[in-house]
Amino acid sequence: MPKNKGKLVCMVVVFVLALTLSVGCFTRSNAEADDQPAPPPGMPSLKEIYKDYFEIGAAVNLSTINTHRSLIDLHFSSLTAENEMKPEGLQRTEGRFSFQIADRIVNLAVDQGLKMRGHTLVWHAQTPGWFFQDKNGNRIDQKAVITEEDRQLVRERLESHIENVMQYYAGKVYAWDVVNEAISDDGRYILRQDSPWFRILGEEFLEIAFRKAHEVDPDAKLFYNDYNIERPYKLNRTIQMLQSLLDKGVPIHGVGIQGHWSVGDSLAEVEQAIKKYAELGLEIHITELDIGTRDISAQGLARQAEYYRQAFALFKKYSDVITSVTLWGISDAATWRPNDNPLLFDKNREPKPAFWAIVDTDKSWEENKAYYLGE
Ligand code: 9MR
Repeated sequence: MPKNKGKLVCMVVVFVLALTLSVGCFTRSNAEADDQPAPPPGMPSLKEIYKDYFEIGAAVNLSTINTHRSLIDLHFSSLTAENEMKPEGLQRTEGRFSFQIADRIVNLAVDQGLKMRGHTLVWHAQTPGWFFQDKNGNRIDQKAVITEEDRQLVRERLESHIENVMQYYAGKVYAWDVVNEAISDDGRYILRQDSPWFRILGEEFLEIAFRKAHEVDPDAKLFYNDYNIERPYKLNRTIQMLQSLLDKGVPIHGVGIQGHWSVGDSLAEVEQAIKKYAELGLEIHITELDIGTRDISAQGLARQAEYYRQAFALFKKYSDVITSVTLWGISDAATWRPNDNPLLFDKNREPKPAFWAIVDTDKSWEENKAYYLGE
């Protein structure tokens, strides 16, 4: 081969090699870029992360709408009033409805474009005694004989409460816990025997409440809400109660699983329950989620994070039927379980491992935290 031709071939080979390498490099660096986009600046937003799955809600009160306002704004797409919309909050005295306090929460939801869940219309607790007294001030539910007149009076009060409250909040509150905690903890009974509603009106109080609620606001989603109804000791009795209401054509659209759990409680039981409630054709809201741990060592908080991760992975798996997940509070500084540290943010309102764990349930909480905070 002539010397010059050899040199030319050599140059072509070098050129082609260089080109291949640079294309290779280019492609590889692009692939790397796809795998690891630059982390978005700042904290991730739970409501953004879960927007294709379900609403992410928080129970709030008059104090936390101020003290936890920036966390509410960033993370939550739905609010529930922790106490303010219960019967004792709205109608402490017969016929005198006071909506001002609850309105501060409802108006925040409306102004910020958040969903508002109504909690709760009919409950055995946090309901003033006058609901159950006769004209002479005697407790009807404690009488040996309850007359038709007594029953009629209590029925009218039940219906009037639902009518006034739901009419007032129509268009602002999209879903109501119409009846709260009616199932008995005692396996011999379906319904809680110590509820004055049950003692006076019998099991019909459920039907009366749901029918009235639907009549007043036909657009509202009507829920039955209770604790431990995902646990075997209560599940079948709850199904039986709901099925019998549905068979009678009672307008009930969903079931609220409260979710006051502790780290280690069975999630397999929760999954079974979700399937059974979905089979009834009901929508499911997780309405009061908090997952307690007494152990706040690094290891304890990591266990809580892992449990939260698994719980949210489960909720995502069933997001065709689970349309809302509400936490019963925001930080451990303001919770009805102060010794259980059950929420996503700590007493200083800083995100806990549990928060990072649900940011992406396919990854560990450490990975998620490092990714967003660049640590
Ligand atoms: O979190 C609420 C707490 O501030 C009240 O003192 C308590 C009174 O009954 O109710 C708490 O909320 C309950 C909810 O309304 C229904 N499910 C159980 C919740 C925790 O007790």
